[in-house]
Amino acid sequence: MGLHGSKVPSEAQILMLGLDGSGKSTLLYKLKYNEAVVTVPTVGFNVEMLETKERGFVLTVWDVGGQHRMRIHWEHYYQGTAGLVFVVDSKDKARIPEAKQELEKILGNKSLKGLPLIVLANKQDLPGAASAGDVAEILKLKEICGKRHWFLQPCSGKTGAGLEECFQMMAHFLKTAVGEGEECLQRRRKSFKMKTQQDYW
Ligand SMILES: Nc1nc2c(ncn2[C@@H]2O[C@H](COP(=O)(O)OP(=O)(O)OP(=O)(O)O)[C@@H](O)[C@H]2O)c(=O)[nH]1
Ligand SMILES: [Mg+2]
Repeated sequence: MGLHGSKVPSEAQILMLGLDGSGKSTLLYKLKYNEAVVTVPTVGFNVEMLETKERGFVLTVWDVGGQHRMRIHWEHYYQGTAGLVFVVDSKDKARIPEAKQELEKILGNKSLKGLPLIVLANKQDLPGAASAGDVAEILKLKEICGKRHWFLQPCSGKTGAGLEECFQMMAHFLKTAVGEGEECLQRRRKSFKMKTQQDYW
């Protein structure tokens, strides 16, 4: 994909995960077609290419089903992923701790180490939804994100509010990572070798 080379990439693969019903497919189609699509629980995945405002930069977004039986397959989508989007149903407060558990598991996977993360506090249009700040607190985002780039975005897959900002920020993160320059990359490569067979990224 060229993201980790010095050349500015023209596309990147983004993985969107979250509990079942958190609104992943709804927001993907809202963003792509500006339409409120009636969704069914995703079995397998949906994939869409989104153009960002960063000239010619395309994000290929993989939306993988979040039901329990689907979660064991999540890791099959990690390879080649440049950034993560994790969607939380802010209205379903009782399940935010379960979302935290899943997010921690994802972030602990060594193939995703250091990748930028955007957490979407979705369903903000619903009365009584937890604020983005509350979601961050329950997820203990600061602690579990460590040194990776992360960003928290309140949004609504129903109205579309906050969605463009999310993917714009992701494009920005990815370009910044590339813009770190050759010297930094050299250091990372060195560190990669020192870590023997371990995946650095
Ligand atoms: N009010 C409101 N409802 C939403 C929003 N986003 C999604 N929904 C509703 O939430 C339900 C689940 O949405 P999906 O997009 O299918 O959820 P999902 O995360 O793709 O679920 P899985 O495919 O099972 O992982 C649907 O009834 C959506 O209409 C939102 O921002 N606001
Ligand atoms: Mg879905």
